[in-house]
Amino acid sequence: MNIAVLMLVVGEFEGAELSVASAQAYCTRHGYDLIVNRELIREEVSPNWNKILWLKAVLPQYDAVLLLDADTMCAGQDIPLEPFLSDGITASRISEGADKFCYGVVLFRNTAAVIELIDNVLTEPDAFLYLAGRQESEPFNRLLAKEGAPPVNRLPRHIFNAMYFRPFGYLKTNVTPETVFVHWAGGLKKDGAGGLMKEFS
Ligand SMILES: [Mn+2]
Repeated sequence: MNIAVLMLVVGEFEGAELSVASAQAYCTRHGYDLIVNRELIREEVSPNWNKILWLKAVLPQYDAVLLLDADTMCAGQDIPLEPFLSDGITASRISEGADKFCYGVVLFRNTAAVIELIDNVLTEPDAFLYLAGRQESEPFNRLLAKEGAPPVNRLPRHIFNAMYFRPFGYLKTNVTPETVFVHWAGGLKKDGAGGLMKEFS
């Protein structure tokens, strides 16, 4: 199975290189290709929109692609992606029992239905507004709720999208031994990077 981890790193984003190094270690360990793009395909639209454009360009060349944000870290270096693959897409539920799921760490299988879904997201009339507003999850979640959408493997949040941040100085996290990826959602503040490095490298 041919798997790529796809990242977009643009602008000044604190913690991004930590994210890339962590993904590189993970890919090396499991034989996946790490693809780090440092350019926008279309400069006039947001990085969130460009992540989806890069996905559209890369997915046809692989059996599966993990779209990984530059504000994530691999906490489960030993855990491979293959057991999580579905015939569609794999992502973490926003909360327990919810159908919607969060973006930032999403595994896409190369199937006709998934390629069609990505095309539909990019051509949704209001997709640009959502993507410009950094809410790429909205058009995906809406289209996945429709009949004929590709299947979704909905994981509990702590698996693929565990949190790790310090809202008021104290550590807020749901990382467990099952956690593969941690998503700190934004630039790192203060000791965030140090804490992450100590725990996960
Ligand atoms: Mn993110």
